[in-house]
Amino acid sequence: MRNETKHYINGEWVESTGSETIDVINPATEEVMGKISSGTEEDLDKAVKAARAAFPSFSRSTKEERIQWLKNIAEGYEKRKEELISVMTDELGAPLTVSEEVHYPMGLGHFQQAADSLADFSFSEDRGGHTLLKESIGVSGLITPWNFPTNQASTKIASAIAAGSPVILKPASKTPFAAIILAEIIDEAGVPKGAFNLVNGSGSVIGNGISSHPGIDFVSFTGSGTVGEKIMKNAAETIKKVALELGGKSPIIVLDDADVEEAAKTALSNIMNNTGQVCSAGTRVFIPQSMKQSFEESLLDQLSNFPVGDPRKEGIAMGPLVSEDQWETVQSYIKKGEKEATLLTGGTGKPEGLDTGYYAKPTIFTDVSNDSVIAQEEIFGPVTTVITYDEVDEAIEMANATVYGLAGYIVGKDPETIKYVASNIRAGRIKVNGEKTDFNGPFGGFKQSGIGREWGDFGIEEYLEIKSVHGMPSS
Ligand code: TAP
Repeated sequence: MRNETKHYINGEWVESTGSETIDVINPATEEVMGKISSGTEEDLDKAVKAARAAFPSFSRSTKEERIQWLKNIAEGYEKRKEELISVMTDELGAPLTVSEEVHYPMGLGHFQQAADSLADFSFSEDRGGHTLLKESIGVSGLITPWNFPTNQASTKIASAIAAGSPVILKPASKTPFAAIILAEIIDEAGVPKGAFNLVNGSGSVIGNGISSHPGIDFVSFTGSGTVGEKIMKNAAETIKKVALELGGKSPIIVLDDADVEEAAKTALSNIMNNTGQVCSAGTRVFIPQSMKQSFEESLLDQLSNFPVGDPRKEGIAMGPLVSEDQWETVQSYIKKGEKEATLLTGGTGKPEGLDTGYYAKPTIFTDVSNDSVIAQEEIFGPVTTVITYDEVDEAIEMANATVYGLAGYIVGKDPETIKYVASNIRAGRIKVNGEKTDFNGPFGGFKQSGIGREWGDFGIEEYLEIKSVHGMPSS
């Protein structure tokens, strides 16, 4: 049992001013694996005061100092590798290989990338009639979701440090322990007191408090659209800038010259990765009518390459969903899907032999209409939809017929068609033929998928204000 009831404020681990705690459940065993403090408004206030006190010197720290802090954090993160992998498997239910090959390197990559981006970053520019200065935005509040415990926190913290913005982090209460390890790493990295603070607690108290606190200048949030909307409304009262990374219903467009096996592999890995709990997952597969049958056969053939089960067991590709609530939500969408489309595989209930744990069946619907509920709403589970098309323009039109615009995937060969489709999908990130992720590539959405960008140099820009100085004496 982990009892982590302290907050990290002003460079120290301190007791909460309240006595309430929140249980953290291991989704594979359904047992309580630990507790965190349910922080109070007073705890948050202390953290904001510490961050404001740190602002004058932290915002004027040199590029070299910030690069060193980022490198120290990356080094500390590497030293805690085994522990981070283990804790993410227990709190999130990610199979050990997924924790090791997906979660662990993503958390690390943002600190390394921020150090590299900062080395080439210019905080001032002579633009002829004026000099442009880029300065820290002030104090930032960071609110993160449970689906990528280190990735989401790391990208925000790394950009804020690079920009000289002190922060208060509130991690998701379902998966707080990886963030606590991250705070311990930052504590040892030489980052000045008050520049990084962590307050645990509920979204309704600490999250809500961050978005309305007059001492916080900027809120960076990742999570659901419903909470994103509340944050924007709250932030409006103190005219705070907000960056929102919200949901998606991203298309995978399979071109008519695609290798059908590759297309099926892309579709399956999109729903199996992190048990489909990925904001940028491709969950609407657009396939030429002529390839439908062979594509569906390949999906069913390849399904056995993705075994579902205990995340601590070797060879498992997909673990449980994060919580009972999430399991219920996914089940209700599968029930809707059974009325709206044809069930190719999966369905409601738990996979055979997996009665304990929030396990769901990998579920594929075919003959899906793009305007059905299962093709329009974010399910956040291992559920995908297969939609057919005749002409590529029809696929693009359907791909864009959604309120979201986070990501898009293309599988195919002809370079001109790939370029045409990539430039016509209205989304913030496009991946062609499973291309690897570049940590300097901006991440964020069009439309209701969000506002702003994270990762690399664009991520740093979010934590900066722009000042134009007219008549700056030349040195
Ligand atoms: P959210 O409720 O959006 O939680 C995300 C973060 O916001 C958590 O830290 C949460 O705190 C906090 N929060 C909750 N209410 C808040 C408020 N009123 N003001 C400020 N912060 C608040 O996500 P969820 O409930 O865990 O998941 C619900 C659905 O959101 C999922 O089914 C999925 O569709 C979507 N989701 C999307 C993403 C991404 S990456 N786009 C990630 C997770 C979930 P607590 O943890 O303490 O509640």
